[in-house]
Amino acid sequence: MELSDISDAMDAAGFKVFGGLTSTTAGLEAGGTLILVGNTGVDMWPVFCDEKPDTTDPLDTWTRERITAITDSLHERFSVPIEALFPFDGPPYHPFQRWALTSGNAHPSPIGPLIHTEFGLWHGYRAALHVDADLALPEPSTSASPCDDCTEKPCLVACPVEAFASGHLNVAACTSHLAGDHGEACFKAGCLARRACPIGTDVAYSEPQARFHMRAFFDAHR
Ligand code: B12
Ligand code: SF4
Ligand code: SF4
Repeated sequence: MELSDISDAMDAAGFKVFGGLTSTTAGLEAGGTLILVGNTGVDMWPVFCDEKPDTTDPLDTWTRERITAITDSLHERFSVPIEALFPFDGPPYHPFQRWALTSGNAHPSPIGPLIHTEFGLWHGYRAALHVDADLALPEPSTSASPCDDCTEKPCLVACPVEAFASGHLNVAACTSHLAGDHGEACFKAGCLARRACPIGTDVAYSEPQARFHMRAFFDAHR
């Protein structure tokens, strides 16, 4: 099995391979390779909408089913054990952000979500595939964080209730605003702070997808 076999299988469902790391680097006791899979832009959204299950957490349910079907078929084809780990299983949660930082293409941002050198803040992690084989991985990117050259940092001034003033998201301030008369702009944008970032605007989520994620966050934490 090669990394491109996984990428091709994931592409068909609108997912994207963001990179990989050895399981030692990932801090896993078993050997092998850990491949990070996620979404960016608008590729995953229509596939999800077509197949959306009628559950309370449809994206998580669909992700588990879709990714497991893909890993089962890869296992059948290559006879290599492969297990999917999910970001929503927990607590304790798998350290997806640490894995992404270690894999080299993502950097911390001042507002919490990691910034990808190409996709900006408009990406999410959907699974990490633990493959029981030493797959050849591309060299990790050495490019600097886009935030280093972003002198104005518009993400930090776009929030109407200054929810990042303390250095991390004030969830109560955010959800109170979302619940009020002026919260609609945040639902529509999928967070005004995230929308203010100039990186990866060509892969920004569509309004329905941004609204879906914002609504899921609001419903879980209001
Ligand atoms: C719990 C959780 C939350 C909580 C608390 C967040 C927190 N920072 O603790 C709440 C409800 C507030 C939250 C909110 C959101 N979340 Co959230 N959340 C998670 C979840 C499920 C677990 C996080 C965790 O506790 N991990 C456990 C620790 C041990 O793992 P970790 O990787 O080591 O994480 C730590 C480090 O990354 C560290 N860290 C962050 N930056 C840096 C930088 C450096 C240099 C270092 C060393 C460490 C470090 O902080 C993390 C927490 O301790 C993750 C999924 C996951 N499994 O990672 C999503 C996740 C982090 N959330 C995500 C998102 C997108 C959001 C929201 C934007 C919601 C939305 N609309 O989609 C908001 C906004 C968050 C914000 N502005 O900060 C994405 C981020 C994607 C990205 N681009 O990075 C994740 C990865 C889910 C996903 N499927 O992609 N979230
Ligand atoms: S607006 Fe600038 S500082 Fe903020 S996340 Fe985007 S690049 Fe980084
Ligand atoms: S969703 Fe709106 S209120 Fe919440 S952090 Fe983003 S900009 Fe601020």
